[in-house]
Amino acid sequence: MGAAYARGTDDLAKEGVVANSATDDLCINTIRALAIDATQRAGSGHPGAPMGAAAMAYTLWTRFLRHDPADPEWWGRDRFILSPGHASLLLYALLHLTGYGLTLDEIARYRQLGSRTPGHPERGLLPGAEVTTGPLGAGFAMGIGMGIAEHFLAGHFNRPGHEVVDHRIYGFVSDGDLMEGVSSEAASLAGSLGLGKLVYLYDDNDISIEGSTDLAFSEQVDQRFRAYGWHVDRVDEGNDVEAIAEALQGACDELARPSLIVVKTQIAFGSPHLQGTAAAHGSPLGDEEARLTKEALGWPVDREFYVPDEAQAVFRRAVDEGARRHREWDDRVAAYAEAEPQLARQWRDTMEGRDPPGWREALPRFATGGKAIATREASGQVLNALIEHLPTLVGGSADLAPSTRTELAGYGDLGLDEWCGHNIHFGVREHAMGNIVSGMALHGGVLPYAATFLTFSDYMRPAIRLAALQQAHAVFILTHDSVALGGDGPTHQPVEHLASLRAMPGLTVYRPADANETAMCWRLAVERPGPAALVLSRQGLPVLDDVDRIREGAPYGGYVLAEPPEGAEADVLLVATGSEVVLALEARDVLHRRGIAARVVSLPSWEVFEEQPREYRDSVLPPDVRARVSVEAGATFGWERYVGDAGMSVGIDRFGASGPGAEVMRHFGFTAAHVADVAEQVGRRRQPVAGGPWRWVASRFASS
Ligand SMILES: Cc1ncc(C[n+]2csc(CCOP(=O)(O)OP(=O)(O)O)c2C)c(N)n1
Ligand SMILES: [Mg+2]
Repeated sequence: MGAAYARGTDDLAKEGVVANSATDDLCINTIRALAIDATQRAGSGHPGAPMGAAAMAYTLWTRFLRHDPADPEWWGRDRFILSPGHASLLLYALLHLTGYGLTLDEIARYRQLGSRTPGHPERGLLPGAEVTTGPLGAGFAMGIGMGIAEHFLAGHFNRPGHEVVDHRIYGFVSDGDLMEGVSSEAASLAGSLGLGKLVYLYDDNDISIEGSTDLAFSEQVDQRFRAYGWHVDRVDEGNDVEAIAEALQGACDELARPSLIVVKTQIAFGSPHLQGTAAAHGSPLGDEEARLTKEALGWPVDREFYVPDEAQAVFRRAVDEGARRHREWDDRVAAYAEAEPQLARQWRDTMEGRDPPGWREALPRFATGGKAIATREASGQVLNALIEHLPTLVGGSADLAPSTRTELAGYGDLGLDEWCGHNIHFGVREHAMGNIVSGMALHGGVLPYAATFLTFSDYMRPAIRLAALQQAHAVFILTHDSVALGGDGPTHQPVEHLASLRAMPGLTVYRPADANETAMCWRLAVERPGPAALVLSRQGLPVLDDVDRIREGAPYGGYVLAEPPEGAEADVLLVATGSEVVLALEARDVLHRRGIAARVVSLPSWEVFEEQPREYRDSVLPPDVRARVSVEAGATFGWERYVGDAGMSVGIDRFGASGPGAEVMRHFGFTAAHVADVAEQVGRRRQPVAGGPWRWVASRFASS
């Protein structure tokens, strides 16, 4: 045994149990020492998990992981997901040691403002961080998404003898990950689908923040995963490189089921007083204990951020090895391109995210005068038109496809018929679904979507947030978007959801008014980077007149849909979204009969509208027209920004009510007459400022 690391620890008794070489131990301890030093330097952070899982990390990264540090974006690479993001130093150490260009200085700036080594790994900040992790369980589920994307692309592009898409998704998962419900949702789906390219190692250290996992986590994890249909293996000594390697090999050989390897580890391995204790989870060891630990590990106590040449050389083999594997893969791709030139071109376009021609032209144009179309229905038609031109579209719903209209007819069920099916049956698992589509998007080569009712976006919200944080290009389709859904009542009727989604940075929210706006919002959702939320009606809505104006205006996020009749200057602005736009149009007519000139502004996307130049925004919402009314069947929270302190909002600031949808809408004041009344009231509320913009309102209402 390479006993140095065990000296002075509880593990002395285990001497002779593992057969690591001295070099193995040197490499493993290099990771440990970097975690000790970085947390000491920062005065905060998480040393315990990186120290406990260092042998797992070393074994995976030096013997199994196929990656090319010189080309971190290489499509053929295996993906590595560090689901317990608090163990970020594990990843930073590996990226530094294997040659990703992350310097020791940067590791020394762990958790500092502006560093590339933040508390939790952030995608986009440094090469090799495949996903942003931190909220426990999310990485687990995003990895499942990556596995789905890999299988899907393999199903589409591989041909016998030409397996160009063939990589694994490796993940580290912790107690916290497996306690969070989202990992159960995702694991259950992965088991049902039989995602064989998935290999997760469980850092089974019996410790979480409050102490022993016995406090709250006594289930048999291995049995649980077997019950999900996973291949499960176990390593009893988490420092045993050969045992870890053997289990990894077994998992790699298992291609029909996802694999979980339960690795028994000890948090803060090597620390004489803190090993195996919760105290080592989220605080630096402290000067004295850091020194004692280095001593116990046989490490020079007076050196900080020390990487022995020998360890460096072992890890850096990744550069040559990566280049070799990359070349091998290039040869495979060249042979594929020769045998399947058209497919190879398609694959390249897909992976590079290049727009196939013709998809914009394929967006349906809906004619006015026909029967009402719910925007969820319009969205379904748009999706089914797009799929013929956008073969990267793949997604589904949380058991609500018939309601969310998200089935791609004739495009197969993923994993059940075949791997190239485009329809994913996520099951009733919104939280996992949200993370899975992020993982798919971040894998590359697919444009995923996920659908449920708007009210259940709450179940998906943490995942939408992570998608926004990482700018994962996924489309969240959220139907049944107001109390107008009717009889299902307040549990199913969203109220505050639009406001809450709009509050999220990095997410673009769309609430189209009719079928043509829906088509345009879909266009934006496909074109724009980052996640999109399409908020759609259950109830039928008329296809609005002036189709050209709508199709031209909607892509600006907000536009003038209707001016006051007879070319009058607008006295009042009615600003509406979604199903309430038609109501605003009716209110405009009512107001006209009352002698008030109203302009109707449709505002399908606040975020897109706010990106427009001020000049444009002012042309839509002239600053001098302060009599403004917003109309949206949801919380009024946030509408102040458009109606100002002189305006009013017609909205719903309480929970809904069970009843027929149209009746419920009337009950909450969503009638043309009420909107018109509010618009009148807005004018009356204030005394005009002499010579100010209120002059017209004063005159208008002076006599009434
Ligand atoms: C969703 C979520 N809840 C809470 C936390 C805060 N947190 C960070 S780590 C952790 C648990 C630590 O246990 P474990 O995952 O076993 O990590 P270890 O202590 O073994 O390093 C918690 C509750 C979090 N990161 N994410
Ligand atoms: Mg733990």
